[in-house]
Amino acid sequence: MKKEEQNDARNPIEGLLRMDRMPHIWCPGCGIGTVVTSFAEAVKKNNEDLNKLTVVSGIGCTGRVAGYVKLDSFHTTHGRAIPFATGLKLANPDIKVVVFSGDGDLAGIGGNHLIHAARRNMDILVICVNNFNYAMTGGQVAATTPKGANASTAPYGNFENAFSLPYLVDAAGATYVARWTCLHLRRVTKSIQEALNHRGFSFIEVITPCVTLYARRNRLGDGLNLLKYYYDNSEIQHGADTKTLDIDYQGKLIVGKFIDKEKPTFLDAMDTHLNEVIGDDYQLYGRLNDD
Ligand SMILES: Cc1ncc(C[n+]2csc(CCOP(=O)(O)OP(=O)(O)O)c2C)c(N)n1
Ligand code: SF4
Ligand SMILES: [Mg+2]
Repeated sequence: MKKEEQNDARNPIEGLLRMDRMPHIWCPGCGIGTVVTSFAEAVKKNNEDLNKLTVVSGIGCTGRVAGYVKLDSFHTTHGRAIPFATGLKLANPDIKVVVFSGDGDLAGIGGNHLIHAARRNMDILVICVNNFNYAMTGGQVAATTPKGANASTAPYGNFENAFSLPYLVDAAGATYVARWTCLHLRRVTKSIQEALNHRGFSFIEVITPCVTLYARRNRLGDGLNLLKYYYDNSEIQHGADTKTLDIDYQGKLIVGKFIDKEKPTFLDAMDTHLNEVIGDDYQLYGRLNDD
């Protein structure tokens, strides 16, 4: 038996991880690894072609995901995972491109790229690990920090309004939008399975504990305490209006699949338009080539 197969026998997802990079850097009780497990499960259940699946991350604790998955994966600069992923998709429309990103990376420094990829219905999947702060750099206040929560740069509590990420991407044009917590392991897996098969801009937010910075500074306890908070306060509302999904500090968490609709992707729209305008001289670029 090959060494890789022996690993698979020990842990069902080891085959999708770069075991030579272990141990990982994440703190005990951190939820990022749980999201990676859900991703690996989804990839296996979907029987994805691993030669046509790629993961792109930016910077931060979540950004390390790209380094741990045994796929073609790219650790890019802070906030630039989406433009990098867009480039990959445009260069090779046959591959599935998944962005794994922290909330700070995605909605803070990379916020502009996020809304424009959603507006264009770029055919990529974005998985956002939302731990309500810029964790890796010391727990600074982020665009997702709930009002009233403490952060290293908000020692008297955050007074800014937070983004509701599902509302933001829905308003911008995303065609698949879900939110879970990392307690909802199987639901996250199912959403990732669906989103991997969805054509268009898919966005899955996973609320996840940062025990070392966000939880410690707010005296919220350890990873288990946070999972208990998710358990007690999550309410599944599939199809909920994304305007109703604001997160109050330690308040209720509305989770579920909110949006799942069809719309031409960026490449579909480009092909249709240029085909109409240029006619037979236009060579189809995107998936329409297959038709
Ligand atoms: C252009 C640039 N600006 C800032 C940084 C510093 N930086 C590195 S990680 C990070 C925070 C990441 O937060 P988030 O994306 O939420 O990921 P987390 O660590 O919380 O998983 C920041 C600000 C950087 N590396 N590059
Ligand atoms: S600092 Fe927070 S987000 Fe980063 S690994 Fe530790 S618990 Fe996870
Ligand atoms: Mg974060």
